[in-house]
Amino acid sequence: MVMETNNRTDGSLRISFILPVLNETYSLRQTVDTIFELARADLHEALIITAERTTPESLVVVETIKKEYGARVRVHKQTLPFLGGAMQEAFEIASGEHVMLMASDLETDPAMIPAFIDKVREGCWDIVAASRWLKGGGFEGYSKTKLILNYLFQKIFRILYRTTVTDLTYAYRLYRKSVLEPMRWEELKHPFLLECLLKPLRCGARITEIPCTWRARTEGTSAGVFIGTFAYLRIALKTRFVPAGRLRKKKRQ
Ligand SMILES: Nc1nc2c(ncn2[C@@H]2O[C@H](COP(=O)(O)OP(=O)(O)O)[C@@H](O)[C@H]2O)c(=O)[nH]1
Ligand SMILES: [Mg+2]
Repeated sequence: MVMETNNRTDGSLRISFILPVLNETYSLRQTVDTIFELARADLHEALIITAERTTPESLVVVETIKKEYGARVRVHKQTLPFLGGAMQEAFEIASGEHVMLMASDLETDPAMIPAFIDKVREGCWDIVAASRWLKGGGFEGYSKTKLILNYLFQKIFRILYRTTVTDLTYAYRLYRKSVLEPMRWEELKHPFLLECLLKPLRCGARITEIPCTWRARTEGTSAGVFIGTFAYLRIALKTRFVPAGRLRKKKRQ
């Protein structure tokens, strides 16, 4: 007898698109419209995560989107604080088989969705990550100082983790959800976006990359603060040297 391991019978990837929102309006709208247009049958849900400080203008757009697209748009108000908290909760409640980690400020270009889908269809990848450092990718409107720091960070940690992954910090990735489920998360702020690549990497996840260009947002501002950049070093070093067993949740007895 063939055991049915999931209820997927149509070959759909069943992707939960995670969209954290603080101050985006037209950028969120364009992101959602492009997702629905390009992901088609592979879309399981668009999971919009709002916070206490999400602006009233953004909430109006969220309501309009919800009305227009119906049940495939889910809105969740986070209880944990900050961007890492939003993402941790999203991973917990996403009901698809794949999870797309992205933003709603258009810095994660939604036009790239078909490229992620084609890559994951090759069948052997747990994570498809966008890279700004691969040939064909790049940065537009990124500060020189940040670019140099980013370059050095990637170089050092690529060696430390003995990986060929070229972009560890660009939070635009398609995950097989089962690689996220066993992980024990720590970070509540932006460094979570690094943690959620490094922990699966250390646990043996098969990761590949596609080139992508990062373009600075045209509305609102980043919630990240420059000084917070140093917290990335802490989680990167800790995750590298802690025993692998401590990266996963304890199994219930
Ligand atoms: N729900 C929620 N969304 C957030 C939070 N912080 C940032 N975001 C959203 O997450 C996305 C990425 O955040 P951003 O601050 O632009 O990060 P950066 O591009 O790495 O500087 C944007 O669409 C933000 O609006 C948060 O605390 N809660
Ligand atoms: Mg951004």
